[in-house]
Amino acid sequence: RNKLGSKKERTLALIKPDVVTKIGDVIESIYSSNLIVTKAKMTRLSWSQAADFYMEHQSKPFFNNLVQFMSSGSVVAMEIMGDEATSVWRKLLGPTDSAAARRDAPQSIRAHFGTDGLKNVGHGSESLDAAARELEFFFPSTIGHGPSNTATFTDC
Ligand code: RTP
Ligand code: MG
Repeated sequence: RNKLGSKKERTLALIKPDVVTKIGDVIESIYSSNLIVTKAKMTRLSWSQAADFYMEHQSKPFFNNLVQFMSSGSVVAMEIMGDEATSVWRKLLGPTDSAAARRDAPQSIRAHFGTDGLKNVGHGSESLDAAARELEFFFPSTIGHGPSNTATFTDC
């Protein structure tokens, strides 16, 4: 924390395939919450990249649907930055299930743009550790990897 008690963080905001045509609205909400976008990349995940990204959920009943959905179209990965960015972004997203979001957090992004418990606009890292790992997934550091780090993802 700095002298004013703020805690600047970098975290991952991943826009899911269901709202890729509405990223403008999502980015507007991010800036309205005093967060800024410091990196951005539109890409399409293969089935196995989506499975790797959501590895922690591999034993869950919704895993296959989730991986299928996440690899069904383009996503936009963003590094966002600001005070308590990790929790601010998750709060901005709202409850996982879009119907619950409309009921319990009507100002949230999932309330506005989400469809259901699966197609729910975006992903936010659960902790600072997860944020570091997930940012590395989409924006691998080039140190030690030669001149290019663009080989991981195919273009949209
Ligand atoms: P996320 O990881 O995407 O930020 O969402 P979250 O923390 O709010 O939810 P989590 O429990 O981590 O679940 C990851 C994603 O899996 C899909 N899901 N579908 N019952 C279902 O059909 C179900 N439950 C979860 C959602 O896309 C959820 O965001
Ligand atoms: Mg989660």
